[in-house]
Amino acid sequence: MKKIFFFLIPLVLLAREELIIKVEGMHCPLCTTAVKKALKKVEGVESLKVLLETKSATIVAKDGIEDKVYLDAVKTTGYDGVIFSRHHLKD
Ligand SMILES: [Cu+2]
Repeated sequence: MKKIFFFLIPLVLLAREELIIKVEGMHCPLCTTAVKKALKKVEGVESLKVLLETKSATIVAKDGIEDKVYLDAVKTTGYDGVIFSRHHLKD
């Protein structure tokens, strides 16, 4: 029993997921920079790509961060974000 427990802890800690957040309001490179900055501050975010062409942010982060945390971060820039997709990463 104990063995299983210790085996599971690292799996939970290492679990990561990829999210795509649509930010339709972005219209120039300054917007993407602002959104990028805001999302970078979210604890657990490991990598981040914000593209103007697709008006979206692609994030790799620690598993289990609530949607609201990301959307609130986007909101600090004055834009509204919408969670477009979210899936677990295996590695
Ligand atoms: Cu702009």
